[in-house]
Amino acid sequence: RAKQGFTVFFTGLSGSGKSTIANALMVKLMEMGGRPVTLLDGDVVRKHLSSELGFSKEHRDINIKRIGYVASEITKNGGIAICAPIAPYTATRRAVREMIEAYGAFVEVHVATPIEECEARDRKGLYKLAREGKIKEFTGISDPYEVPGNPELAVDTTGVDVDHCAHQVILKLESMGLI
Ligand code: GGZ
Repeated sequence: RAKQGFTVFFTGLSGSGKSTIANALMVKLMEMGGRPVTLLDGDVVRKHLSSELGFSKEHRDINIKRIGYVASEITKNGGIAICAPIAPYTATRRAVREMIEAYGAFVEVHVATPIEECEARDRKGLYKLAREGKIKEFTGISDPYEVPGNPELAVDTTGVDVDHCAHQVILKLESMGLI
């Protein structure tokens, strides 16, 4: 019997390493073959699916629910969806989990890199702008991030390479019988 579809849902701060781990995971899963793998990255979704949305709670929730809907359709059809938005609100993450668990497995991965590390890296210069007040409602600085209480997995990218983190996710998927 064909294995069920599933969604790997990364959540974490800007610059925590979500996109990088998600990309490495996608490559590993594609190499294994079998099911199609679709990456729904935060930036890309905002460009193509949510271009009219800002960063208020209402708009973030709409963005996450759109991602969840697309992931649920992929999961329903036996595919693998990898999502990598910030998704700062617990209730919204739970709503997405419920939408997806109707069709397959939901694997929440908290990319728990501490804000001090994210801000020290500041790859895109956004933390500096947020500190200067030039970006409002910036997650972790002037907007909330509700830490996941019970994720399937938590990874911290501080001092470890991306491949190691992606491998942790692979091990979790194996232990859950999904791959
Ligand atoms: C957080 C912001 C903001 C504000 C722009 N707060 O590091 P990035 O640049 O590439 O990832 C961040 C991205 C967040 O979009 P998401 O769709 O993942 O957010 S949510 O799940 O909350 O809907 C960051 C950039 O957009 N960015 N302004 N105010 N991140």
